[in-house]
Amino acid sequence: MAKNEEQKKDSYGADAITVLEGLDPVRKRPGMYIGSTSAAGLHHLIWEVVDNSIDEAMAGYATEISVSLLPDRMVEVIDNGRGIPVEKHKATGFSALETVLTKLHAGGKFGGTGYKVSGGLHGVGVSVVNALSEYLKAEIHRDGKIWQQEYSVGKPKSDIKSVGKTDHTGTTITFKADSSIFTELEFNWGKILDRLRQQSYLTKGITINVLDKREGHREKHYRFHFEGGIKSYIKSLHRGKTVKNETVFYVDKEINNSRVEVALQYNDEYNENVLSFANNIHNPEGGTHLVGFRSALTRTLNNYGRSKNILKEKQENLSGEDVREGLTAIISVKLADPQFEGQTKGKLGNAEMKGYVEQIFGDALSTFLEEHPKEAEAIIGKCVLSAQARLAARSARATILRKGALEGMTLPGKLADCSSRHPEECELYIVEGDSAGGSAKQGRDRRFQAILPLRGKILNVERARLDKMLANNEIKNLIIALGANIDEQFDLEKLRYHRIIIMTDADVDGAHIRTLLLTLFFRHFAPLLNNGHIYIAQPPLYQLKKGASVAYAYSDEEKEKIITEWGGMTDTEIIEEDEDGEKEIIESEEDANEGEGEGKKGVKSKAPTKIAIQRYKGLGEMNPDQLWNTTMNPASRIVKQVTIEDATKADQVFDMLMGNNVAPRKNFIQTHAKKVQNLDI
Ligand code: 0RA
Repeated sequence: MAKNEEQKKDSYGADAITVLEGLDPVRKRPGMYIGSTSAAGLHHLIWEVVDNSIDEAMAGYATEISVSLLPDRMVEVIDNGRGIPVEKHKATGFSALETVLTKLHAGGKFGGTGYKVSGGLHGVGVSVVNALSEYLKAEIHRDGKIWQQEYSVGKPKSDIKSVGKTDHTGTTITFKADSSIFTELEFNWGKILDRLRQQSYLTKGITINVLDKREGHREKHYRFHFEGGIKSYIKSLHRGKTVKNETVFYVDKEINNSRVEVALQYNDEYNENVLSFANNIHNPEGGTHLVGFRSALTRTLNNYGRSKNILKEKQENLSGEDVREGLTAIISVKLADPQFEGQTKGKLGNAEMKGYVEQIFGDALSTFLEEHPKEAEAIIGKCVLSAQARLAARSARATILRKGALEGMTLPGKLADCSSRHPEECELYIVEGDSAGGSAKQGRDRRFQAILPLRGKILNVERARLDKMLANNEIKNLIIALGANIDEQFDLEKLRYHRIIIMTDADVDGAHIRTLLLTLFFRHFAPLLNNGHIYIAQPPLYQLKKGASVAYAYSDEEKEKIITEWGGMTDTEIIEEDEDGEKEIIESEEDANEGEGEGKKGVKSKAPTKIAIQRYKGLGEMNPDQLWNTTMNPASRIVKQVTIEDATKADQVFDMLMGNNVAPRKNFIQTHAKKVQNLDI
């Protein structure tokens, strides 16, 4: 091994390739190189190859990249760059291509001089893809010739050979992931499309084609080309939203062999959506570029506001929070030697980037404001409103959250409280809708069960400020009923009920209300979740009746089981409600008579027994007795305790469900509406 390394150093020179190592370690510990061998790792193979082509585009040579999913699990990545060098080195007999494909390049990019900046630096190189592919073919168009070489699990099947003539340059890598390495072999079209769309935004002027030619899939071809780069990205993020400044701010400048690109626009919402990238790699934890951006943003907007007297003398300076409300921004920097830090390497560490971004972005924003006074006024006006709302929220907090202020308030009229004053045994049912609330009030055990009906949907707390939240009657009622205040004033000792049970309908609306409530508890009453005080009631889906017997089923399987236990469908009349609530006989006695039922003959001679099945659509359909028997009686009910096993994960779910991005939320609610019933967060 050491000898081999020496050889390579001799042949290419230490300046070209710093450390060369064979591919054995990659096959031994693939996770170290591509993160995992599941779906994420499989897709990483594509990113790795594409990154190399994007590097070639960023270096100014390639203009177009095509990524195709082909039959037989093959993936093909074509670019029109210079082509990986193919020259054989006399001393070693290896071509540059073979070196690129069979050696780990730990010390930076092959060729050294070619790249000013490089996007593939998080990448470990195309050799890793080769090592983890049962088949890989490289085709190079260069110097008028077409060159080819095939590999199997990282080893060349033959020497590189010239197979024809060409009038252009470029590289095509075709590979098939090794099925003995990956636990997942199916590519996710949506994931690939999203990633490559984002890469297109981040590489202004590049064209990226994405093609689906797999067997068993509808053929698709997407072509991404964004002349505006991240400016187009902002516009796409703001599609369908109301914007404050019509013209998107944009700057793209080089400084000391680095490049700073920033685009921003304000919308009329509260959320901040700032994405930062270094060499096209997303930095979810931010870093020095984000710090520079934030400081320049606050400073520049304050300076402009003061100089134009939009910010009056008496007014406080705009805070960082004020200037980030409703802000959508992309910060994209390119640099030669990026350092990534933090737990997940998601944070840019290069100290110089703070100053670079601060200077380039600050100057450009200042110029933009001067040149676009209308836009400037809209932006600063929005920030001033944010500042005022912040002050209003602060005083709301001060007056309403003053220690004891909420506790002394009279209990809401809608609350049907219990008689016990021992919180350990008390339960609060939060019930969707007044009619279900009515049934629950009549059906409950009033000694220890309290009922609070909620009308309609409660406020979406993720987006609301405390002052608005407290102005919302449903939320105020809930806070007062719980008796333990909110946020930093929350006092578990004062909690009036130790079991808080969310009882909503088993439909999509019910799931939504439940999520809104869970978000509220998660954001503002975290100790309730941490201490296991939150539960979800499980009302039955069906009531089954046969003669005098009544049974309840909480799932379709359970329903089937009961039907079977009661004599099955051969000699009984099953009445089931369809979607519109119309009763429909799906199997009649007559049909059963004609059947060849053997064992059940004896039953048939008696009066026919009918099983009536009622599907509950809402809690409101149950009478008080039924509600008590099925859902509220501690001796027979099912309740699910909601725990925070993984607060971070829950936060993400809440973010996704509650943030402004409507599409994923809709999708999640539609596909998980049933599962959410059993959600243990
Ligand atoms: C090393 C040196 C040069 C180009 C490349 C690698 C290169 C690699 C990949 C991978 C995918 N597409 C690629 N395109 C180019 C520069 C060679 C020269 O100076 O001509």
